[in-house]
Amino acid sequence: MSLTLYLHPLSSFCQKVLIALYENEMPFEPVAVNFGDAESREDFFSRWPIGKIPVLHDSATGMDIPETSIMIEYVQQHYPGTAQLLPDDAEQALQVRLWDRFFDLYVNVPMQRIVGERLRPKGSLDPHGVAEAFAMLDKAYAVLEKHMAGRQWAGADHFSMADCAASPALFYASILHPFSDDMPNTNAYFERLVERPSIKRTIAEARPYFQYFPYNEKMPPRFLQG
Ligand SMILES: N[C@@H](CCC(=O)N[C@@H](CS)C(=O)NCC(=O)O)C(=O)O
Repeated sequence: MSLTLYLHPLSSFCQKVLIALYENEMPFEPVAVNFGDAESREDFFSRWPIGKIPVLHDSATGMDIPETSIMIEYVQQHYPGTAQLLPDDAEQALQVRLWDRFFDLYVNVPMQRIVGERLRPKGSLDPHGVAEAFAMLDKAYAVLEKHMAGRQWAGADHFSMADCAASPALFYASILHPFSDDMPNTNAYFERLVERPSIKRTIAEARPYFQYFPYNEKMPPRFLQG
Protein backbone atom coordinates (compact mmCIF):
# COMPACT_ATOMS: atom_id res chain seq x y z
CA MET A 1 0.00 0.00 0.00
CA SER A 2 1.59 3.28 -1.05
CA LEU A 3 -1.20 5.81 -0.39
CA THR A 4 -1.59 7.89 2.78
CA LEU A 5 -4.50 10.31 3.19
CA TYR A 6 -4.03 13.20 5.60
CA LEU A 7 -7.52 14.06 6.73
CA HIS A 8 -10.13 14.65 9.38
CA PRO A 9 -13.24 12.40 9.29
CA LEU A 10 -15.62 15.33 9.95
CA SER A 11 -14.38 17.37 6.97
CA SER A 12 -16.64 17.45 3.93
CA PHE A 13 -13.76 17.65 1.43
CA CYS A 14 -12.00 14.73 3.14
CA GLN A 15 -15.21 12.70 2.92
CA LYS A 16 -15.35 13.37 -0.83
CA VAL A 17 -11.99 11.58 -1.29
CA LEU A 18 -12.83 8.84 1.23
CA ILE A 19 -15.97 8.02 -0.78
CA ALA A 20 -13.87 7.76 -3.96
CA LEU A 21 -11.35 5.44 -2.27
CA TYR A 22 -14.08 3.28 -0.70
CA GLU A 23 -15.90 2.99 -4.04
CA ASN A 24 -12.76 1.35 -5.45
CA GLU A 25 -11.82 -0.54 -2.28
CA MET A 26 -8.47 1.20 -2.60
CA PRO A 27 -6.07 0.43 0.29
CA PHE A 28 -4.64 3.52 2.01
CA GLU A 29 -3.44 4.66 5.41
CA PRO A 30 -5.57 7.41 6.97
CA VAL A 31 -3.63 9.90 9.11
CA ALA A 32 -5.68 12.37 11.15
CA VAL A 33 -4.40 15.96 10.99
CA ASN A 34 -4.60 17.81 14.28
CA PHE A 35 -4.26 21.54 13.56
CA GLY A 36 -4.10 22.13 17.34
CA ASP A 37 -0.93 20.06 17.67
CA ALA A 38 2.26 21.89 16.58
CA GLU A 39 4.00 18.78 15.20
CA SER A 40 0.99 17.52 13.24
CA ARG A 41 0.33 21.03 11.89
CA GLU A 42 3.96 21.60 10.86
CA ASP A 43 4.18 18.22 9.12
CA PHE A 44 0.95 18.93 7.27
CA PHE A 45 1.91 22.47 6.18
CA SER A 46 5.25 21.14 4.88
CA ARG A 47 3.23 18.97 2.48
CA TRP A 48 0.80 21.71 1.41
CA PRO A 49 1.49 25.25 2.63
CA ILE A 50 -2.07 26.31 1.73
CA GLY A 51 -3.05 24.20 4.74
CA LYS A 52 -6.32 22.72 3.48
CA ILE A 53 -7.18 19.08 4.12
CA PRO A 54 -7.08 16.49 2.71
CA VAL A 55 -3.70 15.82 1.08
CA LEU A 56 -2.81 12.48 -0.50
CA HIS A 57 0.76 11.17 -0.29
CA ASP A 58 1.97 8.44 -2.64
CA SER A 59 5.20 6.80 -1.43
CA ALA A 60 5.56 5.07 -4.82
CA THR A 61 6.06 8.39 -6.60
CA GLY A 62 7.03 10.54 -3.61
CA MET A 63 4.24 12.98 -4.50
CA ASP A 64 2.03 15.00 -2.16
CA ILE A 65 -1.20 15.65 -4.01
CA PRO A 66 -3.51 18.45 -2.82
CA GLU A 67 -7.02 19.32 -4.10
CA THR A 68 -9.67 16.64 -3.89
CA SER A 69 -10.60 16.47 -7.59
CA ILE A 70 -6.92 16.12 -8.56
CA MET A 71 -6.46 13.36 -5.96
CA ILE A 72 -9.40 11.40 -7.35
CA GLU A 73 -8.10 11.77 -10.92
CA TYR A 74 -4.57 10.84 -9.76
CA VAL A 75 -5.78 7.62 -8.12
CA GLN A 76 -7.78 6.68 -11.20
CA GLN A 77 -4.74 7.30 -13.47
CA HIS A 78 -2.21 5.47 -11.30
CA TYR A 79 -4.33 2.81 -9.59
CA PRO A 80 -7.45 2.24 -11.71
CA GLY A 81 -10.14 0.20 -9.97
CA THR A 82 -13.53 -1.13 -11.00
CA ALA A 83 -15.43 2.11 -10.25
CA GLN A 84 -14.89 4.56 -13.10
CA LEU A 85 -15.20 7.83 -11.26
CA LEU A 86 -13.97 9.67 -14.38
CA PRO A 87 -15.56 8.20 -17.52
CA ASP A 88 -13.30 7.31 -20.47
CA ASP A 89 -15.65 9.16 -22.79
CA ALA A 90 -14.29 12.72 -23.06
CA GLU A 91 -17.71 14.42 -23.24
CA GLN A 92 -19.00 12.53 -20.19
CA ALA A 93 -15.75 13.27 -18.34
CA LEU A 94 -16.27 16.97 -19.01
CA GLN A 95 -19.76 16.78 -17.49
CA VAL A 96 -18.37 14.98 -14.45
CA ARG A 97 -15.77 17.72 -13.99
CA LEU A 98 -18.44 20.41 -14.39
CA TRP A 99 -20.72 18.93 -11.70
CA ASP A 100 -17.75 18.23 -9.45
CA ARG A 101 -16.89 21.96 -9.64
CA PHE A 102 -20.55 22.84 -9.10
CA PHE A 103 -20.80 20.93 -5.81
CA ASP A 104 -17.40 22.14 -4.54
CA LEU A 105 -17.80 25.81 -5.41
CA TYR A 106 -21.53 26.50 -5.10
CA VAL A 107 -22.59 24.07 -2.33
CA ASN A 108 -19.53 23.08 -0.27
CA VAL A 109 -17.85 26.50 -0.14
CA PRO A 110 -20.99 28.50 0.84
CA MET A 111 -21.86 25.76 3.37
CA GLN A 112 -18.38 26.18 4.90
CA ARG A 113 -18.86 29.96 4.96
CA ILE A 114 -22.08 29.60 6.98
CA VAL A 115 -20.54 27.05 9.36
CA GLY A 116 -17.39 29.18 9.74
CA GLU A 117 -19.44 32.14 10.99
CA ARG A 118 -20.19 30.21 14.20
CA LEU A 119 -16.47 29.80 14.81
CA ARG A 120 -15.65 33.50 14.42
CA PRO A 121 -15.00 35.80 17.37
CA LYS A 122 -17.99 38.07 18.17
CA GLY A 123 -16.28 41.21 16.83
CA SER A 124 -15.58 39.62 13.42
CA LEU A 125 -19.05 38.47 12.43
CA ASP A 126 -20.11 39.09 8.82
CA PRO A 127 -23.90 38.69 8.46
CA HIS A 128 -23.77 40.05 4.90
CA GLY A 129 -21.32 37.32 3.86
CA VAL A 130 -23.55 34.70 5.47
CA ALA A 131 -26.64 36.05 3.65
CA GLU A 132 -24.69 35.83 0.37
CA ALA A 133 -23.76 32.22 1.16
CA PHE A 134 -27.42 31.31 1.81
CA ALA A 135 -28.39 33.04 -1.46
CA MET A 136 -25.77 30.95 -3.29
CA LEU A 137 -27.19 27.76 -1.77
CA ASP A 138 -30.66 28.81 -2.99
CA LYS A 139 -29.32 29.30 -6.52
CA ALA A 140 -27.43 26.01 -6.43
CA TYR A 141 -30.45 24.07 -5.15
CA ALA A 142 -32.61 25.50 -7.96
CA VAL A 143 -30.02 24.51 -10.59
CA LEU A 144 -29.65 21.03 -9.08
CA GLU A 145 -33.41 20.45 -8.91
CA LYS A 146 -33.70 21.14 -12.63
CA HIS A 147 -30.58 19.15 -13.52
CA MET A 148 -31.61 16.01 -11.61
CA ALA A 149 -34.99 15.64 -13.38
CA GLY A 150 -34.95 12.14 -14.88
CA ARG A 151 -31.37 11.45 -13.71
CA GLN A 152 -29.96 8.98 -11.19
CA TRP A 153 -26.51 10.54 -10.81
CA ALA A 154 -25.26 14.09 -11.26
CA GLY A 155 -22.35 13.83 -13.72
CA ALA A 156 -22.63 10.62 -15.74
CA ASP A 157 -25.00 7.71 -16.27
CA HIS A 158 -23.24 5.98 -13.35
CA PHE A 159 -21.86 7.03 -9.95
CA SER A 160 -18.87 9.34 -10.57
CA MET A 161 -16.54 11.90 -9.01
CA ALA A 162 -19.41 14.41 -9.24
CA ASP A 163 -21.45 12.29 -6.81
CA CYS A 164 -18.43 11.96 -4.48
CA ALA A 165 -18.38 15.78 -4.36
CA ALA A 166 -22.16 16.07 -4.04
CA SER A 167 -22.66 13.83 -1.08
CA PRO A 168 -20.79 15.51 1.81
CA ALA A 169 -21.53 18.99 0.44
CA LEU A 170 -25.29 18.31 0.34
CA PHE A 171 -25.16 16.42 3.64
CA TYR A 172 -23.89 19.42 5.60
CA ALA A 173 -25.67 22.06 3.48
CA SER A 174 -29.04 20.36 4.00
CA ILE A 175 -28.55 20.58 7.77
CA LEU A 176 -28.10 24.37 7.61
CA HIS A 177 -30.54 24.93 4.79
CA PRO A 178 -32.92 21.98 4.28
CA PHE A 179 -34.27 21.16 0.81
CA SER A 180 -37.91 22.15 0.51
CA ASP A 181 -40.65 19.59 -0.21
CA ASP A 182 -41.14 21.06 -3.69
CA MET A 183 -37.68 19.77 -4.71
CA PRO A 184 -38.51 16.09 -5.38
CA ASN A 185 -35.50 15.48 -7.65
CA THR A 186 -32.99 16.85 -5.14
CA ASN A 187 -34.64 15.04 -2.22
CA ALA A 188 -34.63 11.73 -4.14
CA TYR A 189 -30.99 12.21 -5.21
CA PHE A 190 -29.94 12.92 -1.63
CA GLU A 191 -31.68 9.76 -0.39
CA ARG A 192 -29.91 7.75 -3.11
CA LEU A 193 -26.58 9.18 -1.97
CA VAL A 194 -27.00 8.53 1.75
CA GLU A 195 -28.04 4.92 1.08
CA ARG A 196 -24.81 4.21 -0.83
CA PRO A 197 -22.46 1.95 1.26
CA SER A 198 -19.36 4.13 0.68
CA ILE A 199 -21.27 7.20 1.85
CA LYS A 200 -22.90 5.43 4.82
CA ARG A 201 -19.37 4.47 5.87
CA THR A 202 -18.08 8.07 5.81
CA ILE A 203 -21.11 9.23 7.82
CA ALA A 204 -20.50 6.45 10.38
CA GLU A 205 -16.82 7.41 10.65
CA ALA A 206 -17.71 11.10 11.12
CA ARG A 207 -20.42 10.34 13.73
CA PRO A 208 -18.09 10.37 16.80
CA TYR A 209 -17.10 13.93 15.79
CA PHE A 210 -20.60 15.30 15.01
CA GLN A 211 -20.61 16.83 18.49
CA TYR A 212 -17.95 19.29 17.21
CA PHE A 213 -19.99 20.35 14.16
CA PRO A 214 -21.03 23.93 14.96
CA TYR A 215 -24.65 23.25 13.91
CA ASN A 216 -24.83 19.90 15.72
CA GLU A 217 -28.21 20.83 17.21
CA LYS A 218 -29.74 20.86 13.69
CA MET A 219 -28.42 17.41 12.71
CA PRO A 220 -31.36 15.13 11.74
CA PRO A 221 -31.69 12.39 14.41
CA ARG A 222 -31.46 9.64 11.76
CA PHE A 223 -27.81 10.57 11.15
CA LEU A 224 -26.92 10.58 14.84
CA GLN A 225 -27.63 6.87 15.23
CA GLY A 226 -25.63 4.04 13.69
N1 LIG B 1 -10.39 23.07 -2.75
C1 LIG B 1 -9.95 22.27 -1.63
C2 LIG B 1 -10.83 22.59 -0.41
C3 LIG B 1 -10.36 21.87 0.85
C4 LIG B 1 -10.97 22.48 2.11
O1 LIG B 1 -11.63 23.54 2.09
N2 LIG B 1 -10.73 21.83 3.25
C5 LIG B 1 -11.20 22.34 4.52
C6 LIG B 1 -11.83 21.21 5.34
S1 LIG B 1 -13.33 20.61 4.66
C7 LIG B 1 -10.05 22.87 5.35
O2 LIG B 1 -8.93 22.39 5.24
N3 LIG B 1 -10.29 23.84 6.23
C8 LIG B 1 -9.29 24.31 7.14
C9 LIG B 1 -8.88 25.72 6.88
O3 LIG B 1 -9.38 26.33 5.92
O4 LIG B 1 -8.07 26.21 7.67
C10 LIG B 1 -10.01 20.79 -2.02
O5 LIG B 1 -10.82 20.41 -2.89
O6 LIG B 1 -9.19 20.00 -1.50
